[in-house]
Amino acid sequence: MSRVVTVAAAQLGPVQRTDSRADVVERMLVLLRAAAARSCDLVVFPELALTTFFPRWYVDDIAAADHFYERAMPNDATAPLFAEARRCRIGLALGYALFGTDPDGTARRWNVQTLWDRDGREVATFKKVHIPGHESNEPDRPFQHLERYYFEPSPDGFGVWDAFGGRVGMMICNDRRWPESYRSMGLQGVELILCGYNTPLHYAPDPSQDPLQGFHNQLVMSAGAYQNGTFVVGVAKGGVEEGVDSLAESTIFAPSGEVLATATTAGDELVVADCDLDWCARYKDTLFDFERYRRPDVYRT
Ligand code: ING
Repeated sequence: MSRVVTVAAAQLGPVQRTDSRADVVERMLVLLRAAAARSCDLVVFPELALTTFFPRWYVDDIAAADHFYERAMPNDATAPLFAEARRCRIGLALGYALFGTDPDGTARRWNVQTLWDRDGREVATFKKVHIPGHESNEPDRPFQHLERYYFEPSPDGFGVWDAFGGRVGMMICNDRRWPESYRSMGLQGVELILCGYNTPLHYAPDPSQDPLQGFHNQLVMSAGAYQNGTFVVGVAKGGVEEGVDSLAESTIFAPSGEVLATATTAGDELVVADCDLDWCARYKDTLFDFERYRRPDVYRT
């Protein structure tokens, strides 16, 4: 019996500072319903989908940014989305900022992505591992990229879970640039990797990379898919958000590294592909048979 999962990358256009969570959930519901109409099994939303990308601003008192975080998921704002997903029997993945408190009252701030299955059950919630950008205000930049001020790095690494008839893993944005992200999941048998991203086109430390953002985006996910025999679903929040132009180009990659489907706009757009998970074995059981061909005995960590 074939294991085809019909996946939708639900790309979002810009979310401005004045857009409420209700406004964004309305847009997400339109994409969810379109995915259901196309008999999708799973719809994947971007990183930090519910709010504008707030790490582009510095606030002296970090508590002044606490309203950009969620305390629980689902919550009042996202309940309609989870209810509609359950009604349509479609799984969903969603990126957001999570605010937690330790038993001793210490605040914890994570950049997370949660995955729920078609029965409306939480599969897992992943914390971003590679936190890019900088820790303190750099006023000379045209905009900040203060993820290292607003989020802690995950202590857990990458997981892979049994879901949608296969082995499903998650990563967030900058994680996709690191080969270790894919191989950590590849060694756990991953067949489908879900990855939301917010990527400004301008990279202040080296502007020569600006025109290469689309190329680098495709390069890393195509290579990661091929070298680990897995599908990779990259989903953007793109377009000009608070004056910052961000990469769109949401794309679904096959285990061959080929592009199965890609976005043609920088706005709200559904990108759909039938992912036959049995395709993965054509690479995992041959070229990338890790047991037979990998040489961890001579790799230097
Ligand atoms: N964003 C970026 C990413 O890795 C970045 C960081 C921005 C890298 C611009 C290169 C250029 O795609 C997040 N959110 O990780």
